[in-house]
Amino acid sequence: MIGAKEAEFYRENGYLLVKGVIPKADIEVMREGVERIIQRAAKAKKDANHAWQGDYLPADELKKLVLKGFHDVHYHDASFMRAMTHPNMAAVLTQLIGPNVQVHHSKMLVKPPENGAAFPMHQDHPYFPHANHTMLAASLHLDDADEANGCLHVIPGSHKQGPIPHVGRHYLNHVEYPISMGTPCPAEAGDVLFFNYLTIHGSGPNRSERTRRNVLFQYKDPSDFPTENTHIDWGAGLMIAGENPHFDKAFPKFTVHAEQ
Ligand SMILES: O=C(O)CCC(=O)C(=O)O
Repeated sequence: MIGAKEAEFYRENGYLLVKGVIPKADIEVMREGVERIIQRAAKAKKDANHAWQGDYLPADELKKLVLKGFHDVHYHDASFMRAMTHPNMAAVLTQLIGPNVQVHHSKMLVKPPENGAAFPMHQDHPYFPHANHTMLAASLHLDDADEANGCLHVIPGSHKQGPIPHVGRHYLNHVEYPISMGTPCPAEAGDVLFFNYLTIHGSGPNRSERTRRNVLFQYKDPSDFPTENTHIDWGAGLMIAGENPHFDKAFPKFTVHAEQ
């Protein structure tokens, strides 16, 4: 799917947009999957607004913004599992991470029309720090995205700065790092934006009449261990490519919460 030139671009810039990673027919099935998750969550009264809070927008504007976000989507619907493990996805990941690639977690990020939430600029590193910084996000677009419906922005080369202190872990100072500072990454449905967890990124609100649905998969090298025992999701540990040389060293412990 990509060659040495693209892999080098990723190493230099900390991100890479790859066109047409997932076929359009699979995208259509995932859009339906997103809708069904939203409906199931509403029925279970677990459809809280996931819009980030803080001081990066005036309070009256912030309270109108909505983000429908759910973790571990590949446990909710098989269509996401297929995309997460798709041979095209694995082909890119092995170029960017190495022969061994492991899932860390998955989630969906749905910005509804007109009032879809923004993401202030941040690194993902503070949420799940790892020793070797191989962790990257693959943000799969289920809709065409541009600046009007809140496409992702990245700061090229910012991963080279290493971890930067964040406001209460969540985001960078929005005056020092406005979203407009990032390079917009418009994309079409089926495209994937890959970015390292140290790459500063964010996205503006969706003010358009179109929904912006993305599914984000985080991957890493299984030899890259967490430096904090935090953000352990269901999906952690599934192998996408190669082998796990450390199967006896790290495994999550799950608890089932049965309905009362
Ligand atoms: O999908 C987006 O617009 C941004 C998502 C993001 O930055 C994140 O989940 O860390």
